[in-house]
Amino acid sequence: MAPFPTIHLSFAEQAARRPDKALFELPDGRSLTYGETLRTVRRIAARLVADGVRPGDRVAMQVEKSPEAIALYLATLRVGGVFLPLNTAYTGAEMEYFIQDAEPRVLVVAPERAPDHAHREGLTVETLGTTGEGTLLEGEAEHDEVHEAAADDPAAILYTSGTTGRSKGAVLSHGNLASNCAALVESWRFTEDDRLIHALPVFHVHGLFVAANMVLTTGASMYYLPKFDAGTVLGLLPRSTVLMGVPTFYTRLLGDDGLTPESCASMRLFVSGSAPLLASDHEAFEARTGHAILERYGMTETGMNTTNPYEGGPRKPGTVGSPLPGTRVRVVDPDTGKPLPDGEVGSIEVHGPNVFTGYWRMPEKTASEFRPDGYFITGDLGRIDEDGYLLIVGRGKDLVISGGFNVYPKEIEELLDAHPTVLESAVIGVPHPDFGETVVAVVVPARGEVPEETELLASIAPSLARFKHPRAVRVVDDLPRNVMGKVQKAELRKRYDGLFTGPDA
Ligand code: MCA
Ligand code: AMP
Repeated sequence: MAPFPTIHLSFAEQAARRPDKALFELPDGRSLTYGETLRTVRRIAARLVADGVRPGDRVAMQVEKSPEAIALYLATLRVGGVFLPLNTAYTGAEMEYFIQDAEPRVLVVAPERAPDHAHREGLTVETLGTTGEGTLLEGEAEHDEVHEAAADDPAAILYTSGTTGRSKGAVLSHGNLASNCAALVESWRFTEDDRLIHALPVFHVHGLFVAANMVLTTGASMYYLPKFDAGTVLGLLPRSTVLMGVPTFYTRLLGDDGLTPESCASMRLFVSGSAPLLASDHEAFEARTGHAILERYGMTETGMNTTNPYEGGPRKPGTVGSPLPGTRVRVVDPDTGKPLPDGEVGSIEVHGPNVFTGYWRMPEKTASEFRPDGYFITGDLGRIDEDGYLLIVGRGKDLVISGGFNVYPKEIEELLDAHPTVLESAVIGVPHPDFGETVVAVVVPARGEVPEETELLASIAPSLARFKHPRAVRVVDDLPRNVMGKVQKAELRKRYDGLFTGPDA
């Protein structure tokens, strides 16, 4: 029987077919071919095996974006390891939790971060800098073998925070990654002729399992940027065919006069996701460029679920389209689980080969988020319109999405509540002109205390990635509560709605 076509195998096949084709085009003018990248994958695989990585072992990575980071991902899959990418913004306290929970065999960090992990027992620390320097690529040996993985075998763990404040590791199988990638390639007509502008981070689903996987498995090329910069992206548009981004990318591009129909002449597709795209940005972008942005909807646990059409129908602003091939989406009554008629708002649930296998070492949590018939409860609220398009109208879960990064209020509230000047707190998201939403903390003083914004923020900073830091603190006498005593966050969001976008912002 032919082995299951994992992302690594599909990439290796492309590398065999077109070894001299450029895979990565870098800002300094260098390019790296498929063949060169496969060699790097084989060298890293040899290093991982020498470090003791066996099938099922976790390989964690917290490094800045580089081609070698993608090679590390592919090498991990090649040897049957489970890839665990971590946001480079995570601080020591956050990293401590992930490492304790996931128990990786190998951790790859930037050279300057290696001393932070020197104390860890049973963990091999390798280093990788942005230009490939570090211990990971010290050896010249190449690993020839390829571990034969089954569709259900774990390929990656991605942490996603929870409403309880404790992060959960979503375990994604080879089948999840490969099937979702194939569905996207088909839906968006992605081919070897595409040149993608890759400006997303590679430690999340969007940048790694959507953008990079689609390039790697089709033999396409990517302009591979360390981060998003509107000027750089505008400069590359005339040579590219596809851009994938979070809504902030499009807000920022619209703020630049360089965005014209001429600059987009070779482009065939602009994709937005990870957070709601403002209908006004969608319309303004189409008016400026003639391109309707294609909005899609996904989640760490499920990869991509729905998409607006590439062709055969309108791309409707404010909607996320219909299910990808193989995926089913329904809107149900959150209490009974019964499907609702189209048009009614309810809980969005998803079923298909894209849906993850469970949370790492949390069987009860996993069970509680699935219906008996196998549908996954996303925690998003939505409705289906008259054309069968899904609209996300809110979130059942307490979550803020800032510039495409998820922030779970509970994690911040726990830190604020621990401060001696604070009795209790509520963390909310309010509209922000650049990040879509941003984090605001509302605090009630402890008896006789006067919480001071700078001091409060400084006290929680070491434990929190920068993108989670509240951008404003408001001190109030009491938090609004309902009759059950539950804090009314909707009321607080209304109160502080114009903090960054109102007339006084
Ligand atoms: C950076 N900062 C942020 C954010 N990014 N603060 C809040 N929210 C953010 N997203 C901080 C920086 O540390 C800096 O702090 C300050 O804000 C200003 O930074 P700036 O230079 O403006 O930011 P940037 O480096 O240009 O980044 C903004 C960005 C970036 C381009 C929007 O955050 C980004 O690439 N986001 C994409 C996230 C993503 O890939 N999400 C997909 C998740 P200081 O004040 O100290 O200078 S996957 C997912 O959600 C699902 C599956 C899906 O459907 O895709
Ligand atoms: P994450 O936990 O990072 O995987 O974030 C997934 C969440 O992002 C989803 O549950 C949605 O709430 C949100 N999301 C993703 N894409 C969209 C979109 N196009 N519109 C609105 N929300 C989105």
